Amino acid sequence: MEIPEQDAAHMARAVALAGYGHGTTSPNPVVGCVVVDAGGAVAGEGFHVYAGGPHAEVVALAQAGERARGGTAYVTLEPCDHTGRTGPCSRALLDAGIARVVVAVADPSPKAAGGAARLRAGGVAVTTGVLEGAAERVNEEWLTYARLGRSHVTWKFAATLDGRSAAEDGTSQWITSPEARADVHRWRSAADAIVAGIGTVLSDDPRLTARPAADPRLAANAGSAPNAGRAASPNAGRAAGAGSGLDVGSGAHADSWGGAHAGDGAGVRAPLRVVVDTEGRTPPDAKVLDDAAPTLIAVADDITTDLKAGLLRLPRHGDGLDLQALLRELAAREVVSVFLEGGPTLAGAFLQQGLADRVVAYLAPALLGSGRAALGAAGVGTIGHMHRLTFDEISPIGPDVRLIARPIAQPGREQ
Ligand code: AOF
Ligand code: ZN
Repeated sequence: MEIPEQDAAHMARAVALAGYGHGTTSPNPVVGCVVVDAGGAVAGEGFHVYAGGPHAEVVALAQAGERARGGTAYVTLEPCDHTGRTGPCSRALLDAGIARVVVAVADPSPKAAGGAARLRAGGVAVTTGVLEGAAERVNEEWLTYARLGRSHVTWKFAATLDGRSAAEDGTSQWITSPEARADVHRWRSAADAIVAGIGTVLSDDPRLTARPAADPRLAANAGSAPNAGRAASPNAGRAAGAGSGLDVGSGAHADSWGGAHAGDGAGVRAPLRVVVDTEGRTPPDAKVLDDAAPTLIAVADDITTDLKAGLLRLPRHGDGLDLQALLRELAAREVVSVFLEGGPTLAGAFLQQGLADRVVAYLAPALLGSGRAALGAAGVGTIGHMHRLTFDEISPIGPDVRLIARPIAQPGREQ
C-alpha cells in the first residue's frame, strides 16, 4: 500500500506522542493522536497519560475544537468503541465531525474493539495499517499483554565487553558507570514489576526498587511534553507532570525511557518485586521483603514454606518454574511490563521458554576473561539452535554502550 506522505508524517508524530506515555499508562496502552483540519493544518495533539484519564483522541479533539470538523484524526491504536473508565472515542470522533480517521494498529482487546467499524458505519473514511510497525513498537508492552494475556518481558543485563557480570571471586559491583545505573533505574520505574531469581537474592541481596536519580535535564524539559501547558488540553496538568519525568528532549531516549512516575499527577507507584524462588529459599530478612514496595515470591506449587510473604504457587518446568504461568498470573494482576534483572540462570530459563521479548544490554569497556557469564544455559546445545536477535538501538550511555535487541521469531522455538 502506498502511504501518502502527509499520512506518514502525521502518524509519525502520533507515534512520538504515544511514546510520551511510557511508564505511566499501565494497565492501559500508550496512544498518540494528531488531528488535522480540513485544510491540512495540525489543529490538535494528544497522548494518553494514565488509566482513567482522557484517551489520546479526546485530548487532541479538545485542542482542535471546531477545527476538527471535516478534518482527519491520526491515531496509533484503533479508537475504542466502549464505555470503560471514559466514553467511546468512536463517538467523540463522530460528534466532532471528523471526516477521516487514519489508524496504525487494530485494537486487539475484545472490550474496546470495533471503533473502526463504528466510524465507517457513521460515514467516516477509515484507513488502517499506516506506520503499523512503528506503532507496534512504541506500544509493544501493552500489545503483548493484550494479545497474549501475559506480561511483556524486558531482560536487562550489565556486563563487560566479554559478556561477564562478575569476577572469578564473585565480586560484581560497578561494572557499568553511574550513568548506566541511572538509566537502569528509569527502566525499573517504568515497569510494573521487577523480577529476579533466588540466586541473585542470595548472592547480592538486592532491594529491587526503582530509585531514579534527580536528573539535571529534567528541569529543562519540564513542561516540554506536547500536552503540557496548553490551556485547551484537559490533561495539561497531568501531562506536565509526566513530561517532567521524561527525557523528551533527546529523541533517542524518548521512546525507550519511561520512569515518569515521580512527579506524575496520577500517583507515584512502586513496581511490584517478584522473586522466582522455586524451593522457597528467600531468607526472611532479605531486603526484597522490606516494605519499600510490594513483593511476590513465586514458588513451586508442591513445596511447604513458612515464608511470611505474598506467595505465588506455580507448576514446575524443568529445574525451575513454568514462567509462562508466572507471566499469566502477573498479567491477571495487571502487570503489563516486567523488567527482568538477575541472574544468568533465570534469564536463561526465560529465553529457553521463549519469553524474553526484548533485551537491554549495558556493556562496559572492560574485560574480565573469567567469572560469571551474563547468561546461563538457555536451551542451546548446538550452534543451529542459537537465539538470534536483531538490534533496535545502539546508544552510548556515559562511557558505556546500551544495546536494545529483540529475538527474531524462529520456527521450532517454544513460544
Ligand atoms: C487508552 N488510551 O488513548 C486509547 C485507548 O480503561 P479505559 O476505559 O480507559 O479503556 C482503555 C482501553 O481503551 C484500552 O485498553 C484500549 O483498548 C482502548 N483505547 N485506551 O487507555 C487511549 N485510545
Ligand atoms: Zn478511547
